[in-house]
Amino acid sequence: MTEKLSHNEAIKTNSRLLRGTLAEGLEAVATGAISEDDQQLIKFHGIYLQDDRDLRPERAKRKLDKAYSFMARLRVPGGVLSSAQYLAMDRLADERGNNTLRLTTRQSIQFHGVIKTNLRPALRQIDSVLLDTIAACGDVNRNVMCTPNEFASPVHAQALRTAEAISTHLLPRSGAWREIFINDEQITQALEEEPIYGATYLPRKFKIAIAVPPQNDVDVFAHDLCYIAILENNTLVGYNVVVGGGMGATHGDATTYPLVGSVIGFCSADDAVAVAQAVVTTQRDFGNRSNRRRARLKYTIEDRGLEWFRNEVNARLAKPLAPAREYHFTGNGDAMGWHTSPDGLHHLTLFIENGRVADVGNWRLKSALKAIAAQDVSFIITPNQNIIIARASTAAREIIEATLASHGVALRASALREAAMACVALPTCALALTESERYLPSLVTRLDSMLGEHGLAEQPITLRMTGCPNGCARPYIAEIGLVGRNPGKYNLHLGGAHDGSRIAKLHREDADEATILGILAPMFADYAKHRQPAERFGDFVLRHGLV
Ligand code: SRM
Ligand code: SF4
Repeated sequence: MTEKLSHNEAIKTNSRLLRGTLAEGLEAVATGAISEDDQQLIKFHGIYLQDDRDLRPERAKRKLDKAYSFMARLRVPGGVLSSAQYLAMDRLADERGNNTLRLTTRQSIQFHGVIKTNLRPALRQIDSVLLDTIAACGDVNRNVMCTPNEFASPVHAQALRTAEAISTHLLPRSGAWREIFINDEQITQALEEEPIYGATYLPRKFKIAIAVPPQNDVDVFAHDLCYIAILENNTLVGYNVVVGGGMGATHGDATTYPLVGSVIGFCSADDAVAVAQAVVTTQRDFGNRSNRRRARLKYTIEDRGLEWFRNEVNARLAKPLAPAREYHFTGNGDAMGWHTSPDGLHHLTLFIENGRVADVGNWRLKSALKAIAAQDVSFIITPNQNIIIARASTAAREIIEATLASHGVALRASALREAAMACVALPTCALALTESERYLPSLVTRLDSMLGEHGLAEQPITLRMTGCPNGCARPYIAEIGLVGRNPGKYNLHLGGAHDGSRIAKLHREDADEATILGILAPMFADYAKHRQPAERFGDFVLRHGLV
């Protein structure tokens, strides 16, 4: 018996390639919202309807509608922006958003608080600097990630070109985005073709990343499809292909779980786009379109087997995958601070706490970055919510340092803080069960002081927090992962690998701050006393039987 298709499949089928009634909905002035079906469709255009959850109780008491606004997310393969583009985005946040830019865990920027009447003007501002939000969300391939800094080496540049080629190849061909948000009119009378996706797109979101070892900053084991660059004599010869990673889960539903991806072979650099198409179309044809909780590629592979999947992908390729090659990762964090490339240019990976670019009191990060954008530099968003100010001359480097200092922005933070990430969660995320971005900084302060007591202040330990089990900050592969469960309470996961290659174990459910600190304090003490040279915390807690 075939299972009933999910409602989202009907929405896609009837949408006329992602148009639905979005154009009409944006004109309706009686509400700041749009229809429920259009809320699903607008995601394909990189936009979410949200409301300010802090204001919900007060507005409900006063019998007012929710405080609706939209979140818009850029598509920026590899996270690279010119300074002109960065400046335009800074202005957009002030003119159309909530005065902040939010760097994301997929190297993008989100604008929160964009009210309905500001949405089209905001997207036109984005379009005017040759950026867009197409496919930044929805059941399609999302922003393609890439180990940042194309200026670090020719190999990094080549990897970024692959990321861009994959992103372009897998873009929806529908003209709906331009028609609805930019031109305000239908450009063609006939519907376009979607040669890769078809009219119902994919069963669920799809994510791709490329890593250039030894950095696994993109977390190659956490996405649907990943590429690990293979280097011979400092030349990129191709990629190992990793499939079936994914973080999302649902509390209390054992059929859902985070998984790390598996390496299924090697392809030449020239074949990377064809491999992406083969993997995506396999998921298009075999992914679960009835149960959205089980619709990611990781479950298609779990249900049918890795060997079946490899054969299916090979059958769609002119050249089957070759055996995987050797690779080695050292960690999944960013290389913080200044680095100088062989061409003499300087690149600063600047710590941005949880990706929030704002001016708060004497800490005027947003103004500092805006001032820095007057220099001839590039801005690159990292997969760990930081920013690289790239391509600085020696003179520009001095100006950048002085600008940050005069705006109260420190170049570096503690090792733990630099290795920590939190998802957005409250007040904008509709799915948040707990605080995350607003809470993690104070927890890090407490943990930092505990680490300091044991002489571990310099020890980078990956710490990631999310406000629900969806895993937007990839917490399940952190050495310490905290996953929101109930207000003020988190599931504590321990023992992920420092290079992001292992799922952490669930150690304690529903832990409040006192419980979390109570569990970690003796572990830090043991780690300080009994660790082997260079042993990472995640490895130690497993070897020592602490989890
Ligand atoms: Fe995410 C949904 C924020 C990266 C797994 N994610 C959401 C939404 C849109 C909530 C919603 O559906 O209403 C969140 C918006 C919050 C807000 O107010 O801004 C949201 N996700 C984020 C960001 C902004 C977190 C951050 O702090 O940086 C990241 C945006 C990335 C981007 O630029 O595209 C973000 N989300 C991720 C990641 C990490 C990654 O992709 O590397 C994951 C885990 C990897 C994965 O997909 O398996 C992730 N987000 C989810 C899921 C669970 C998917 C699943 O397979 O079950 C949801 C919920 C859903 O899709 O139903 C979700
Ligand atoms: Fe929202 Fe949950 Fe993602 Fe955090 S992990 S941003 S709470 S969906």
